[in-house]
Order: sequence, then structure tokens, then C-alpha cells
Amino acid sequence: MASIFSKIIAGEIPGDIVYQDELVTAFRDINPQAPTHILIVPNKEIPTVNEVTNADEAAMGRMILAAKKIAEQEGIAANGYRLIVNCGNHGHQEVFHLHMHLVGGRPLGPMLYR
Ligand code: DGP
Repeated sequence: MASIFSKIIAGEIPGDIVYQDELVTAFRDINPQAPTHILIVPNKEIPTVNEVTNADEAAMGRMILAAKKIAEQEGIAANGYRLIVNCGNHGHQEVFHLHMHLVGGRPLGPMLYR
């Protein structure tokens, strides 16, 4: 079954999409932890970092390049921000479609945002 993020990527359910290309899609987190909280997601449904393969290298790199562009678009590049990828149970991953959180717009404190 398609993940909730695959449905947003496909336009089947609403998502506040801020960036999309042939490899990745980015949309606002439904439960923002900071003024800017965006999820950057490979269009291919990869459950966790543990399932990433060499074939996914371009999409993984694109996620970082998209984060840079979106941070500029959001006006948070100069002050800085945090990129987070949770993996599995101990990583507190809730949605099993790999994603990178782009969090910023305020000072975040050391290491973890909550
Ligand atoms: P993680 O714990 O890393 O798996 O984070 C999952 C994030 O996904 C969490 O911050 C809330 C967000 N989220 C869950 N369901 C939806 C949804 O339907 N739409 C959007 N935009 N975000 C969602």
C-alpha cells in the first residue's frame, strides 16, 4: 500500500508542496516544530535509511540540494537550520517513507529539537 507521503507526492491527498522535481518532493510538516518545518522526501518509496541502495544515491544527494534551495526560499539560509533523518524505532521514525526534516526559523538549541 502506498505511504501517506506517496499519496501527497502523487497529488492524491492534499499537501502544502513547496518544491518538487523528478527525484524529490518537499512539503510542510502537518505538525510543525518550528516556524519552518518542511519534509523532503524521495519520490521513490524507500521505507528507511536501512533500505537505501547505490541506485538511490542521486535522490539522496538531491535531498540536500533541495534543502539548500528551500532554506533560501524560506529566508532561513543565513541564520541556519537543522536537517534531521530519523530511522526506525530508536530514531522515533513514525512514517516509513524515508524523509528529511528541514527545521528552522528560530534558534533550535543543542542537537535535538524536542
Ligand atoms: P518522523 O518521526 O521522522 O517519521 O516524522 C514524521 C513527520 O511526518 C511528523 O513530523 C509529522 C509528519 N506527518 C505525518 N503525517 C503527515 C501528513 O499526512 N502530512 C504532512 N504534511 N505531514 C505529516
